Amino acid sequence: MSSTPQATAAPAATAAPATVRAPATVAPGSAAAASGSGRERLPIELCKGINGLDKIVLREVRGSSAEVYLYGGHVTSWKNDHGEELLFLSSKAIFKPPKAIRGGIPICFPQFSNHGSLEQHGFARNRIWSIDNDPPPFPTSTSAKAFVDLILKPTEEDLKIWPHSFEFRLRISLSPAGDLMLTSRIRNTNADGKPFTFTFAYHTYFSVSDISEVRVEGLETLDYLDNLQNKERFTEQGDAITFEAEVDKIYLGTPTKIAILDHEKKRTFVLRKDGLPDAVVWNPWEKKAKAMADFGDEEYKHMLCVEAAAVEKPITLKPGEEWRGRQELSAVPSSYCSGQLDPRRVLLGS
Ligand code: TA6
Repeated sequence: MSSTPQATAAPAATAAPATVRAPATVAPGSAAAASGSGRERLPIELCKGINGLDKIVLREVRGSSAEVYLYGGHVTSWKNDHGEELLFLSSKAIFKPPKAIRGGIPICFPQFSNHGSLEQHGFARNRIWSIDNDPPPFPTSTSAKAFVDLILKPTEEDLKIWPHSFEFRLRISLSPAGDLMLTSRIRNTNADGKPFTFTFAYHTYFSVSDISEVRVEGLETLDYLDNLQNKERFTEQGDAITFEAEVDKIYLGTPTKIAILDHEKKRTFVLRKDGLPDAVVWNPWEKKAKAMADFGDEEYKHMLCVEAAAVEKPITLKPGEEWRGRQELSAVPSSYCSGQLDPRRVLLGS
């Protein structure tokens, strides 16, 4: 249901998109020019998006695609090979710093939510990232040929509010099957020997047909902190999670796989995560939806946030140390009743 932002959207893309085989400065045949698998990378498209903000488009040969804004290192679109949008983006999203873009996949760093002294969800989501022209070798072998490496380092202003030097490398990639992977590598580059501590989330907005028809599997019987009850700790009941009111829960120590079943669309999102022990589930429902200026009153019916996160146990890095947090999203056609994809089998299977 997400539709291209209209209200405050500035004119559509102006400058003709530039197609880049690999970042200009990367020597053909070098590690960066090749995907982890050594096979040639697919071209990435650099263009102007809403309000003239720089946008990167990744396309996979079978037709799936993803769009990423350098503003926030923010994925705003992920389409399957039928061109169907899989992420929710509010029709009222504001593409103007310092407001974070409402929808897609905001990156919450170095602070999740208001668990600390910084602004809500930290500052990475409202900073301008750069294309990482010469990233260190990618830690894992991957078949993805459509990918882009982004990098964020603190500005002088950032150091005043969070006095730590870091390098945040983010690889966004599309697999041949159209799965969307986000891999974050955060390194402490403090020269003063000081460690730093942070919390983190991929604040993913999934597009769903009707929230009242959605079930989440994989979080049953887990403990969670309820953000609507002063972060009090509770234990989830045994069945799949369904939605009939506002929800804002941080599930602790979850399995590495979570399934989001959209019954009406016969589609199951499978979220696989690594280095991110927690998962946040959020839907603002009616009242909060009306209170958010950059969110349509009815849009809560067509989105669900399920966020791979590290919140309960903040991550501490000494100088020179690096943390990695990865999420992989797949959207599989599912016909729940035909058992083609029984989520329990998905969660237990490979
Ligand atoms: O991830 C859930 C949450 O922390 C909720 O409490 C709600 O505030 C949501 O994020 C959206 O936050 P935002 O700062 O983007 O309005």
